[in-house]
Amino acid sequence: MSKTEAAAAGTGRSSLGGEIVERINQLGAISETPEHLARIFLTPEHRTAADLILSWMRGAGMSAHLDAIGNVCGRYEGERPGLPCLMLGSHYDTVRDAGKWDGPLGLITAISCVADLYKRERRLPFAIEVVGFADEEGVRFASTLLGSRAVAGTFVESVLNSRDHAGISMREAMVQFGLDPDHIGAAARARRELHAYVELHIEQGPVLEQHDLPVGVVTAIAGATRLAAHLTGMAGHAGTVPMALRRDALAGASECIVAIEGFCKTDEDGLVGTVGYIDAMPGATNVIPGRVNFTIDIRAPTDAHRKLAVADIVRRIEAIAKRRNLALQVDVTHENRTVPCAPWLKGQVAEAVAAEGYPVFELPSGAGHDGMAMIDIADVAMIFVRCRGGISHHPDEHVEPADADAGARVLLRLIENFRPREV
Ligand code: HGY
Ligand code: MN
Ligand code: MN
Repeated sequence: MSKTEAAAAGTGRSSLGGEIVERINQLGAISETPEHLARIFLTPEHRTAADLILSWMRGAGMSAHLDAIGNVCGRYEGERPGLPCLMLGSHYDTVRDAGKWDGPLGLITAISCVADLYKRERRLPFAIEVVGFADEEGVRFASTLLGSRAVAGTFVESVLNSRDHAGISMREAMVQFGLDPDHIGAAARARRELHAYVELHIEQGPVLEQHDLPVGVVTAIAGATRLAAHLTGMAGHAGTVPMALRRDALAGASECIVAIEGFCKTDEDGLVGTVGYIDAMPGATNVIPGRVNFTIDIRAPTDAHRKLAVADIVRRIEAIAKRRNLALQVDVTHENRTVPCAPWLKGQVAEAVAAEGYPVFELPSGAGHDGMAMIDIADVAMIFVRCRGGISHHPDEHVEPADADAGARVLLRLIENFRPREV
């Protein structure tokens, strides 16, 4: 019997790590292409994954359904039907060329915890709901947290008009998927239905590994601003237009990107800036690019710091565009405030970590999570699980089975010891 199994056996609970790893691999195989994991919102892979997760939920004794925006929702009743719930969950969409743990670990672990309660015929003085959010990453329509915003009742209708790179609007994609875009409101939940929202997630950074800890207690989720920059110059013949007469949008974008990186590098308070996507048109070797679109993702430990940085960065790229006689348009496509984890709930996470024999270590989340939307209808807390090398949003993303089991034991302990906030 492994150390983790022995530890789990001591609590009368089975080791959950094995089942979790097996399901991570099963879900991780549902992808747009076998070579690079991508499970994007409202695609056939989304539907296949939803069907599999719903079957796991039902196998764990939950009633389960796909909600109006494509989230998977499971409910495990408490001591009597209709009680407010402790909501658990995470997302099951991915970035492109993703790792298989970012999102699914929290969702699968929550389902395994409920299955363990079900197996022991354990009913609690509250219901447990597990939600798999359909679009946390915002890969397809540039705006993120679409699933959790729908649950929180804060989905912005105008996003339905956003188009993906193939020109398909979210509205059209929902209809193709078999969902009614005018019905998204049915996914919204009321604050009175939830005691709290708790999410288990991989850390996506190296801090727990540096401290040789399998789990951590999250203090806050860093806010983020996403911008879409559009540079317009003049396309022309690569062989005939003298360099001094060019209005090269790609060369201009390159100078902007280096300026953004340089500005963030000189900051000493945790500012990070990323240009993750660029598209140069018309995209021919022998044509000077006349138009370029690129994205900018800016994050900082506080909202004030981030907003000042965004304003400074926009001023800098405006000056570059002006000097190069390029037209620049910058749109904010997504803005998320920094979200604190509720002290009363964070305290119960810390108790569960300590009860499972681990040091209580607190850390902030630089990555965004669905709790940033769920905060509008419930207090939130998060459990972090160590991931190898802190690597994430990459196929090398990995969690050791023992750490997956440690995370599950902490989450199960939190659930069984959960006390709703005294109001
Ligand atoms: O971008 C993020 O921080 C998250 O992984 N969606
Ligand atoms: Mn992610
Ligand atoms: Mn994630």
